[in-house]
Parts: sequence; structure tokens; C-alpha cells
Amino acid sequence: MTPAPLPPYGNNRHRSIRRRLSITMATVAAALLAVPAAAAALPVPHEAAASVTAAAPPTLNQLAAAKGRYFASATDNPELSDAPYTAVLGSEFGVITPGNSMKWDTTEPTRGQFSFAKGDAVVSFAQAHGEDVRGHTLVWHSQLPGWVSALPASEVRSAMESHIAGEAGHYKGQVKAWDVVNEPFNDDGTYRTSPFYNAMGKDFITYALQAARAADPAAKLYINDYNTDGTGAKSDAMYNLVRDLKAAGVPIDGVGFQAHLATQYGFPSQMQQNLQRFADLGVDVAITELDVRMVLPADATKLAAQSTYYRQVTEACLAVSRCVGITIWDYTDKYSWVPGAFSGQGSACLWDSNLQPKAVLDVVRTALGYTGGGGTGDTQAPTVPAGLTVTGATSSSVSLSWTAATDNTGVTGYDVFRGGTQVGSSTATTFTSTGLTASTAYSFTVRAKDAAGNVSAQSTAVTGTTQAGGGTGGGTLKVQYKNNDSSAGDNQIRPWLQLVNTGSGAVGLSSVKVRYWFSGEAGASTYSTACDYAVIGCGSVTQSVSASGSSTPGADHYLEVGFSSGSLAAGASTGELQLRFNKTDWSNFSETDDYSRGTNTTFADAAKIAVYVGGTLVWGTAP
Ligand code: 9MR
Repeated sequence: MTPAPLPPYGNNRHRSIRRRLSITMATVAAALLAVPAAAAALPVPHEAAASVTAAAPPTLNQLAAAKGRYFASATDNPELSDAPYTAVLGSEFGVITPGNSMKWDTTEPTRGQFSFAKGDAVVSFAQAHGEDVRGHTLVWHSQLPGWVSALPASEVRSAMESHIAGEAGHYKGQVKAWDVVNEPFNDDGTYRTSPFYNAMGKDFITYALQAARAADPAAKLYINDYNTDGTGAKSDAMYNLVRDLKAAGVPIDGVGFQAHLATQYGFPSQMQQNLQRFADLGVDVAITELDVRMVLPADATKLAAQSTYYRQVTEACLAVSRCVGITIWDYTDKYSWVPGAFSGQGSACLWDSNLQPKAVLDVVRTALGYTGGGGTGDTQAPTVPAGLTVTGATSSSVSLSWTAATDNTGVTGYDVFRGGTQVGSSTATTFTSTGLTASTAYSFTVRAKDAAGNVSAQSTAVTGTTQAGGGTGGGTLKVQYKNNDSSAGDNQIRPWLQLVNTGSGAVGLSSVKVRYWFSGEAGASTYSTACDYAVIGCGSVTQSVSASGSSTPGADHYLEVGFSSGSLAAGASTGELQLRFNKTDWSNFSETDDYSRGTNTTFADAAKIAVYVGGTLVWGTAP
């Protein structure tokens, strides 16, 4: 295939979008082949050039056009007098949509008396900036003047057809696509009652589409709705409607998916597959009102979800060849409909309320194929997560925690690697790696990421070892300690210990180790150990002393206690282990600062003596 010429940009975008709305598969494929590398070198439209640096990325519409799509924004008439706002509106997008000014209550507030001044202002703005217009909307139950609702049923069809003829006729040739019918369904997939449905049943949709085709034969005709973005009853109802309209030869060119998403409600199920099944009916599909709101205040978790949703919507559209473009329901929080409609929610748009680009804008750019730097200017990676530790293990899982990383725009999450392969992500500073093999050591690292896709280097690795299997259930162990040493400055240390199984299953003792940290002081670096008495028998108790490598005061060595055999039943204790050790030159210790030492002379839980099962820390805090 010979690649087609690049889609025109900048002041020629009008032509590019007109062509886009009837784009063929061949031009999509050619654009995909031809443009990404060249896009970054294309001139920035003059409106943007005044306010951004030479390193500014391509516009959203340029990036989308390189993928054979348009990128659009809603707008509204009061906003058109906000010069900083219109600088972006007029440069970043290939298509704009009036959020209100083509609705029935504005265009025909009194029967037969049309008022197109506000809609015309949006069209004029678009034309002055080389942008196309999506018309929104001809037939909708809302923002409908009272006179329509008051009509006798017998007059509603003619009023509807006159309205469509008047409005779509007025904008003939100036509106590239119309949301002819908006929101015809209830969420359960039944038809919504409205003056139109009440008067004509579902045939009002057919009549509306036919009237729109007659008024402007070149305009693409859409049905548009919300909560049809993923699969479900409402989406099925829309699918069945479009299938039946196509089968009956009713003029329908596209289906609009509003995509008003919210981080607290999850991402629509199978959006890409859903768009594809509509496309397979022989219609275009479009994302028509995208925004992703959240319950305020925003935090890293919500922002990460929002970024993911914007990315997934963009990817879904790009994956469906008949998805012609994406419209965001205004580009800035300054004019978003969300706070007015959902109290306490917001931050739904790509630019903030001061018209500053947000990090999520870079996420959308990246999803559209942009690989260059620049963007919101954020090329700074988060700090490397520190303090990665194993906080627990079962026979099939290892739990991790780490210290939060920091970032100039905020950390949005962490990737977790096991043996060098990413095994998951977390928006919190904890993660549990599951599906592991018993009694096996695994190496873990984590890295931090931000909304612009910058990632930190990987953390220092930590080893987590799963518990032994055996089907007895994961026991939970703790260690208790009593100080049986009357002198903190003599030549022996006498930790008396007992191990307690607080879990609901037996634990095999041979994989258990207990560590008591102390300072070796001057003198010999070799040690002797003794077990004077153990309820379970000193013969099954092992002891050794090792240098710890820890720089924590009082913790340069540890006594490690193990067991050669045996099992500790649920709820059972080993009973006391009367332990003692000394340096081989019998030089004195100075125990008062020893990390694991306590002064209690009856047994008590010891948080600074650690218990490991199969090498994994299950009790206490290691230095
Ligand atoms: O953005 C529009 C807002 O300014 C209006 O107050 C609101 C009134 O219903 O309509 C908004 O746009 C809606 C669109 O026309 C249809 N889908 C839902 C949009 C958000 O409410």
C-alpha cells in the first residue's frame, strides 16, 4: 500500500476533519503508517505558539489526526469571551460542540420562532479557527421548551419534524455530525418516556433521523446516550435499536457514547468490545462527552484511576477503526458541568480551573501515540521507593510494604516486580504477591510512577520466602522473652525465650528461626552458646551467632535460634528455652543498649525479637 499524504494540520484542519468524518479504512491505515514520527515536527497552530514554548507537543487533534481521528471539546457561549480559554479552544481541537446553544429550548423557545444567534456564534468561532462542529442535539427530553410538552400527542410529530427541518436546515453544510436523538433509553434498557416517545413510541427515532437526513443530507446522523459505554442492558437496548434501524434502511451513520465516567463507579465493562460490536453493525462510533470526575478532594489513588480511565477510553477508540473521534465535555475544570451537577465532585477535565494543563493531559497524549517530551513539562521521574520490606508470607503469597516515593506532580502508583518481571501494580505502598510456591525464595523490587508516565528506577531488592506448605494452614507465631540476666555488664547474655503459635494451624518448627540482636563490643568475634533447659528438650534447639551487618546501635550481631524437628500445634507454646551465650574469650558485654534486650523478668511479647518462617519475617521488627 502506498501511504497517503499526511493529513493536513493547523489552519487546514477544517479540511482534514471534513475528510475524517467520511474516512475510509485505507486512509486510517495510511495515517497509522505515515504520521507518528512526523507529527512532532509539524508547526504548532499560531494561537498556541504565542503561549507555549518551542518544545510544545503537537495538539491533541494533531495527534488524533495522525491516528485518523479527531479530538474535540464541548464549549458554551459565555466561555467565548474568556480569551485565555479560547486560545486553547481554538488551537488544540479539530472539532467543537456547543454544550447548550443548539438545544431546543435555545433554538426554538417559542413554536415556529427560531433563534440561532448562540449556535451561530459557536459555528463562527469554529470556522474562524479551522475547526468543525458536532451539532448537539435536535431531539432530547431535557432542555425542551414547555410548549412542546404541552402539545397534544397528535401534534408532536409535526412539531419535531419542523424543529429538525428548521435547525438542521439552518446549519446545513456547517455541522458535520448531528446528535439527532439524545438519551432515548432508561438505564434498564427500556425506552424513556418523553413527549416524543409518548406520542410516537420508538418510531420517533426513525422519524427524527429521516427528517434530519432530509434537512442536511451530508451531515452524519447519530444517536447519543450515556451509560452505554460498556456492555449491559442499556447498551444492549441501543445495539438492538441500531441493528433494527439499519435493517429497516433508516438513515443512521453513527452512535455516540457520552462516557461521563467517575472514578468511584469503575470503568465501563469491555468498552472496546462494545464499541466494536456497534461498528460491526455498519455505523461509525464516537466518544462524545468524555470526562472523568471524582469525589473531591483528589488524591493519588483517584488521580491514578482517572488517568487510567482517560487512557483506556483513548485506547478503546483507537482500537476500533470506525471510532472516528473523541469529544471531551469541555477541556477545563473552569467550565465543567460536573460540580454543578454532582455536589462535592469535580476535577474531571484535562486542564485545571486555572486553565493549566494537568498531568493527565500527558497521559492522553501518550495514549494517542505521542512519544516526545514536553507535554505539561513533566519529564521528572518520582524518587525511588525506599524501605521495601517483607511484612508477611503464607505458603502461597508474600506481602510487601515500602515508603512512599515523592514526585513533582504526584506519585500515581507503583509497579511491583518479582524476579525482574512485573507482577502487579498498586496505588498504595503495599502489595501482596500471590500464586507462589511454598518454601521458595523470591526477589522483589518496586518502582514509582507519575501521571505523565515517568517511572523511577527500581528499588533495592528484598527477598521474601513463602512458608512451608503441608496443608496445616498458615500458623501465626510470636516470641515471648524474659531477661534472666542480673548483670548487664558481665560476660554472658541470657535471653529466655518461648515461641507461641497464635494461629489456627500447626506450624512445623524446622523452618522457624528466632533472632535476638545484640552488640558484640570489643573482644573475640567468635561465640559459644548453651541451652540450660528447654521444655521441648535442648536436643531439638539449635543456636548460632552471626554478624548482622546492621548499623543500628546494639544490633551488630544476632543469636539465631532454630529447631531441628518438631511441630507447634495451634495455640501451643514451646515453653521456655533457657538460653545463654558468651564470646570465646569471655570478655564482657555492655547489654543496656542491645537492640532486642528487655528488662522484664516475666515472659512478655517481644517486638524486637524476630521470628522468620522459611526466611520470611512473620513476627517482630528487625533492625
Ligand atoms: O454541559 C451541559 C450543561 O451546561 C447543562 O447545564 C446540562 C443541562 O442538562 O447539559 C449539559 O450537557 C449534557 C448534554 O447535553 C447531554 N449529556 C449530558 C451532559 C451533561 O449534563
